Amino acid sequence: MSNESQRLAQQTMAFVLAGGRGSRLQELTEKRVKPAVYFGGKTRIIDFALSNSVNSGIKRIGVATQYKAHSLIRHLQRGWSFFRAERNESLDILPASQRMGDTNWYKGTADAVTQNIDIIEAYNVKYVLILAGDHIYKQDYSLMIQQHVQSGADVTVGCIEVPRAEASGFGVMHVDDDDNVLEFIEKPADPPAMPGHPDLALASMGIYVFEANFLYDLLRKDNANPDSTNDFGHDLIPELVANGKVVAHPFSRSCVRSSSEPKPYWRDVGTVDAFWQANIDLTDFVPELDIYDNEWPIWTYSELTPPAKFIHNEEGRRGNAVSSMVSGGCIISGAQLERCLLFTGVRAHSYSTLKGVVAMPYVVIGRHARLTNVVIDRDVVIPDGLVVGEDPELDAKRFRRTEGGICLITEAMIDALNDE
Ligand code: ADQ
Ligand code: ADP
Repeated sequence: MSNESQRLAQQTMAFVLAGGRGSRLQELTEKRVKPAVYFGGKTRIIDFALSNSVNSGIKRIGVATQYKAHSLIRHLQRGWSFFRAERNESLDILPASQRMGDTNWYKGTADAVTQNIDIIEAYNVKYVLILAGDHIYKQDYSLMIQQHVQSGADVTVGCIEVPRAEASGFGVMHVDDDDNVLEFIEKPADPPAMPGHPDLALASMGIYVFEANFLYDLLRKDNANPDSTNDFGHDLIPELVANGKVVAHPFSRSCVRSSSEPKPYWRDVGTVDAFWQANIDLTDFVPELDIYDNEWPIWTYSELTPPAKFIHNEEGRRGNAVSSMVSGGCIISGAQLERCLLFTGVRAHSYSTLKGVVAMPYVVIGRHARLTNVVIDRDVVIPDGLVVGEDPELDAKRFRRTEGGICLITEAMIDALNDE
């Protein structure tokens, strides 16, 4: 972080797109939008993009919400209300359909910005950084803004190398030796490989830096075009590649890594399998993502809770956890845990055995339950003696069982089970 990049960050507004459902997370996003989904024991997914912004020195943030925004808005109000107008700081929550007097929900991602141009303009910022609220990573955006200013690009697009086989869900690009984007294809069925790397593709991270006035003009033009779906990835970026200057910013140049992190970490925890894996990976001996790094804290709303407690029950049965992360307010009473991640206030009762369990806040695990490789939604009460993860056919009938063999358990599924 240089003084110059810090100065530029202070002239920037981060606009976080937090409206898309993320339907591949299945029932986890039935009640809440993907950015509001819990991740990592204490935080929610959106906390990463917001913490990156604050840690990068950006003082103005807008969050565009749309689908199932209630828990997201409550989280922002509780955890992200420390912005002070007198220090030129602001965090605006921008729900769809409440602006410009029209009743439209946001169409594409660009429309979410267009509908709020007047709010952004009023802050007189020089640059706008468009972010997605649904990825897990640590990045110093000020370095990306600095590259944008130095290169004179119309837009700078954050990019990362991904396995070619997984690239069809992304915008995929070709760049020259000076990072100029020569070609950009949104969600190609057969993603083109990176030169010399047949198994890799260069994917857009869905984050963009624009000079503010340039962006407003671009959005107004796009808004007037009836053929546009008003989406950055579908419409605006390909159009600028054809008729302007688009420059790529490789994530490796500005990713923030602690000394224990072996390589740049970026995850789109878009499926239940990916979500389970990324959470459970945090219990590794040396995890690929370091959330204990005091230099780059991940801010969040945190409930006041007593410490986690591990106890023998009355019959002397030990309660313990290994290779696990256990949040405040949890009580592990006579239960055995291995490779588990428990959010706030989880109770695991005697004689239960948990392996590879991601339990959201206030889950209760009944006595003698035996659970392997599951994700349990908030407030779910697992009945005494329930066994999950040992009979795939039965599991698939009762719960959401993924291709990767992970079971997602929600309150509705347990209610149905209790009615059987
Ligand atoms: P997707 O991730 O498929 O591709 P999209 O569904 O448009 O993009 O979502 C981007 C972000 O915007 C998400 O955070 C989502 O929650 C939010 N969002 C979606 N629609 C919204 C709306 N109408 N209002 C407010 N927020 C909304 C994009 C790019 C690709 C890139 C990937 C990287 O288009 O080129 O590769 O992101 O993940
Ligand atoms: P189990 O079914 O596993 O035996 P219990 O619900 O009977 O679990 O709780 C066992 C122990 O857990 C209690 O004796 C107590 O020490 C601790 N415990 C339970 N609830 C609380 C609480 N609210 N505060 C502090 N300790 C608690």
